[in-house]
Amino acid sequence: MNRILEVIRGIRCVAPAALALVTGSAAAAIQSRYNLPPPASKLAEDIYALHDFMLIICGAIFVLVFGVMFYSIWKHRKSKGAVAANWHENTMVEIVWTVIPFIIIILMALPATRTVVAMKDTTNADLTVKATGYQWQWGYDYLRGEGEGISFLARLATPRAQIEGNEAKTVNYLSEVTEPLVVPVNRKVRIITTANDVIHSWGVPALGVKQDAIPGFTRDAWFRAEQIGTFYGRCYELCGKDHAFMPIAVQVVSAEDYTKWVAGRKQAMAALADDPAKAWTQPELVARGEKVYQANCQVCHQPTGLGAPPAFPSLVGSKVVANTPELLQILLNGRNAMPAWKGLSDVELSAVATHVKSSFGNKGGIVQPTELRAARK
Ligand code: HEC
Ligand SMILES: [Cu+2]
Repeated sequence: MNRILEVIRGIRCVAPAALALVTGSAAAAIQSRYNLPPPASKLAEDIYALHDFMLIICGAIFVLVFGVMFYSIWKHRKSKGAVAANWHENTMVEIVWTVIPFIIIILMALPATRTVVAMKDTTNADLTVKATGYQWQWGYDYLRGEGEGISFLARLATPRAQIEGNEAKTVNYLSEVTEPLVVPVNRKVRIITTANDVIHSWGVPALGVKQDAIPGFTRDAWFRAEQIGTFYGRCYELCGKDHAFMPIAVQVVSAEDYTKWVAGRKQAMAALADDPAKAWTQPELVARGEKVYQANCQVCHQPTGLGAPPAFPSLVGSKVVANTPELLQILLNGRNAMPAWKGLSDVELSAVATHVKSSFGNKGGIVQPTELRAARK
């Protein structure tokens, strides 16, 4: 028994080395847009090596089995006067074709199990980030570690004109996002995934990480990027009509740059941490409200405000929009299929109210955050 284990161990040490030689050069040769992306983490390297290792085993078995089969068919063809042998049960053959595949499977399972176990080990993370899937964007909340408290949404940033073919496509076509997930290099980052509507899946191949994001559940995965740069992924679970338009971008930066980014982000958040008592100017509210509208309203009411009547009423020339108390009521409490938005802040709601009053050809007007505070009561 010990002897067998030793042999297996020997093969395990030698085989990957030998394979690495063959596959390393082969991989370099076929490193192209059709292959896996160049790994930027130890896990991704392991996954890449496993992929090559299994592909070669499967390729060799394919060539061998079909080779023997076609050779036999050709060699023992009828026109040559071949006569079929007539025998049953050959113990030797049966043992061989049971034992050899068994050994091959063990050889494949050992390194694969090791890697899968390593992928599941999310302990001792330096940074924990929650990734929430939405139809169709990702939300990030930095939960623990440097940057704790930062949160933002990342949406597709590729301009519509490129998608419709009216403009040349950029290199990262359909991979650019409004804001990448920024992480420090050489730190263990734990990603907690969940979703807000349907199942999505968060992953970045170059970092060797992928995990389903399931509504009502949390799952986790991790990565430790070993290279500075931006790495791309996408949603890997068919999640509806814009499934192909919710990319993931992870920007890996040096520890110092990360600290700087955190400081900048915190400052921006403090600036945005709205003082509801402040009197906002109309253009400030409209600009802010446009973002709130894009994020929350335009799926139903359309970017043009025209909606899709009769299901989603047009906001153009709407009496409700013109009548501030009624507008605030419908925003806070919803009505029929119109969701309630009381989860948004006073500033966000007053901004979006001001925006819809002033856009789409509507007459204009302003709603201050203080009015919302009053309307909530
Ligand atoms: C899920 C789809 C949906 C979203 C998202 C949505 N609405 Fe609505 N909205 C509706 C529906 C449906 C109605 C019609 C409600 C009714 O009267 O039955 C409506 C009605 C309205 C009205 C009244 C229009 C009128 O003239 O009757 C306003 C104003 C409005 N929405 C603003 C907003 C704003 C601002 C947002 C974003 C914060 C928003 N809606 C997000 C579906 C939506
Ligand atoms: Cu998705």
